[in-house]
Order: sequence, then structure tokens, then C-alpha cells
Amino acid sequence: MFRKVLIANRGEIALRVICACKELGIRTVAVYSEADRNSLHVRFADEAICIGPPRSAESYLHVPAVISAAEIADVDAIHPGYGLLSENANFAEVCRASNIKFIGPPPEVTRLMGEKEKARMAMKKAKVPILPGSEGVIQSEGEALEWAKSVGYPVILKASAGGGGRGMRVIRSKDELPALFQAAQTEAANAFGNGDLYMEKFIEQPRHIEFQVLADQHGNVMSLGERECSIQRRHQKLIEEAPSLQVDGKMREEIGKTIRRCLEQIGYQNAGTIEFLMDEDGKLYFIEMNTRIQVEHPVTEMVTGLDLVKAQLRIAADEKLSDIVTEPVTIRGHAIECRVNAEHPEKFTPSAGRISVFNVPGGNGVRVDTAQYAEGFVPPYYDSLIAKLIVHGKDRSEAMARMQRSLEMFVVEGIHTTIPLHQRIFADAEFREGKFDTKFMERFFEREKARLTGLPD
Ligand code: MV4
Repeated sequence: MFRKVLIANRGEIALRVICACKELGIRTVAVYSEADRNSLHVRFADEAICIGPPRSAESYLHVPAVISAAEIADVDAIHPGYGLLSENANFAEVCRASNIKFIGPPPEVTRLMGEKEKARMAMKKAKVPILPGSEGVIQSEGEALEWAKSVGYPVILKASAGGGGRGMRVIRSKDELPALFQAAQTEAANAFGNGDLYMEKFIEQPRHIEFQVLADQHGNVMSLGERECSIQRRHQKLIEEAPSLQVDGKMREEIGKTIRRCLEQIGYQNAGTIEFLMDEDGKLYFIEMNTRIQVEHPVTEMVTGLDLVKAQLRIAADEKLSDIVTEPVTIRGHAIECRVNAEHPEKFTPSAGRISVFNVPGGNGVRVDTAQYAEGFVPPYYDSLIAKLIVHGKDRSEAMARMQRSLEMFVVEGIHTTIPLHQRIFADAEFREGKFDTKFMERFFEREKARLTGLPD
């Protein structure tokens, strides 16, 4: 096992990784920007090194600063958390060249999955279901018209270098295509330095369902079931749960088998997430793979009883999956996560500032992952996530009751948060039924507007 690990991240995930290291007896090194001097990841790590000014580009994203800190502290490995450098294949390559283990897949695999069109073709080759669409990058407007005709409108154009909803265009007829093709290409070239596009059949109201996987460095792959992530706004997830009400044991088993075969073929390593869209018929189609630990990993931990971050560390230290997961994986009960963001309730813009009161709920089946505390400060420079409230119950109904009382007991004063929004969602009939898709939040806000203006909903 590693002797010492550097955590190249901040906030709750940096603290989450520190927890896992402590339990495995690994020494920890925090890095921090000048804005994070008083952060808990700095306090609880064994060592801490300031790596630059507040802006991420000059600190947490500054590869030479992170690598220098790792060299000075003489660590064996770096855990990148999520976001920041976690899916940066070049960073993973620099780690390799510096003889520091990057806790994640090899750079070649990260690069393959980062090129969404290549990832799609790799999945197709491994017989993972994908949506009808283009094969390879679309070279011209004419080629786009041909593909759209063969697939049938509506179609969606996506940037190969994009992901997470950036640089997409829905095209509903052939008349719209030329302008939207040019716009998408220009936008992708400007945003990602790469204008490559691909096309898929557009699904109007999909559900977003993703599968958690673990793979060791000896060719063994394991699927840990799915998470339902359809409750999102502007491509930011708000609520995640496990298991999904739309996935039964047979489907979980089938997809699990397909995924295992595919990732063995690709040579995947460490933790990863395979994202699917589910259509109205309940069929799943691969859209993207994320090669990092995700924000919502705790819901999978709650229903499987596994510690995914400890598993990441042990896999990177060359342990076998069969020694890490020693019993057959079963899905027990139901888990839900609410993302608590520091943001204005109407504008959804970040709400930075001093936290005056911070009362965290607890009790049976309640987990809070956070690096915030009373009198602490939320800097304006980073992601607005300040806490994750996760509950586990014997079924979805118990989990919802537990979430509602926990939201009531989670008191944050001094800044605005999404806690009141979550309380309204948990009172919503459609949410409680559990039969939602990715358009849920749009319908939810329409219902709220109708209620406020006194119109029937
Ligand atoms: C789609 C789609 C419909 N059809 N692809 C958005 C994020 C990115 N990961 C993929 N996204 C979508 N791709 C096809 N062929 C609809 C979306 C989409 C979406 C997906 C998941 C969760 C929320 C979403 C919100 C809007 C659009």
C-alpha cells in the first residue's frame, strides 16, 4: 500500500479522500490555494502545501505547482478527486513520467473516453448498445445531412471533445441543419480547440441512468449497479438515487455483464461511471463514460456497503478486486443524495460569503459529506457545492422521510443554499412517485409558477 498520497483537490471530496487514506493508514498531503488557507482539508491532512493564488488556473489546475508539491512532499501517489485535473490525460502522463502513481485509469484510456465519438465507437465494438447515429467524425455539412436522413429527425449534434451537455444542438428538420451544424462546429472549436462533431438520434425525454464500475490492474471488472440521475438543472445534477426504479434485477445483471466484457476489452482500470440514456420503452443506450470518482458515489456506497475511495486506493496499489470486494455485491435498501449548493434561490448564481450557522443533521441512515463549518467562508472562485446530504433507508419511502427530516435539520445561515429547493422537490407528487425524466425540473418550475400566480396546475 502507498505510504503517502497527495490530494489534488479541495472541498468535500478532498476531505472524503483524506478519510479513506486515514482508514488505510496512508499519510496525506493537502494542496491549497491562498483562498483555502482555513479549509478543513488543510487542517486534517498530515501536511499541507500552498500552491498558488485563489484562481483554479493558477493553483489547483496548475500542473507544475501540483507536481512540485508532490515531489517536495515525496508522495507515492496523487488522488485527483473529481473535476479539476481528474480527467486530464496529460496530467496523468506527467505523473507517470515523474514516477508518481495517478489514482485513476491509464492516460490512454482517459484520452479515449474524453473523445466522446471514439468512446462511442469503442462501446459499439464491444456490443454495448448505442443510439443510432454517425460513425466517426462528421466531416462536412453534406455528410451531416446524409446521416440525419438515415437516422431520422430529430437528431442531436455533439462535440467530440465536449461532454456534460456542452456544445450540443438539437436538429428537428433538414432546413435547420446547415446553420446549426456551422454554429456547433464553431462553438466546439472555440470552447475545446477541436471542432469535431458527431450525431445521434435525439431522445425527447430520456432518463439519465449511470452504472458504477470498479476495475483492478489485473484485468478484473465489476459492476456495482446503477444510479438514477435525472433530477438535474442546466446539466447540473441536483438529486441522485440508487437503485433506479426503472431497472430490475435482470436488466442490472444484463447491463453489468455487457459492461464487464467491454471494460475488459478496453483495459479499463480503477473506478468509473458509464452513462446511459433510457428511452420511453425502458431501453438503455450508452452516451459517455466518466473516468473519475463522481460526486454522487456515496449513494452506491450506501446500497452496496462498499467504500469506493478506499477501493480506488487499493486498486492503484495493485491489489486484486477479489481481495477488495470479498462478498457478492447485493443492492440493499434505497439511498438518495441531495446536493447542497451555495447559490441564490431564484437566479441560481453562486452565493459566496461567511457562513454564520451550520447545523448538520445526523442519526440513523444519514450521512453528510462536507468541508464546511460554522464561521467558515465560501470563496467565490470554485464550484458552488458545499455539502452532500445522503440518506439510506430500507426502501424509497423510508429514504424520502429520512431526507425530509434531515433537510429540516440542516440549518445553514449567512449564505443562500439549495436546501429550500430540495424541500419543495421532496413535497412534489411527481418526484415522490419516482417516475421522472431529465425534463422534470422544467415541469417542476412550471408547476411552482402556476401555483404562485394562482392558476391551477
Ligand atoms: C442526449 C439527449 C437526448 N438524445 N443525447 C446532456 C448531457 C450529455 N451528457 C448528454 N446529454 C443529452 N444527450 C441524445 N441522443 C439529451 C441529453 C440531455 C440530458 C441528458 C442527461 C441528463 C440531463 C439532460 C438534460 C438535457 C439534455
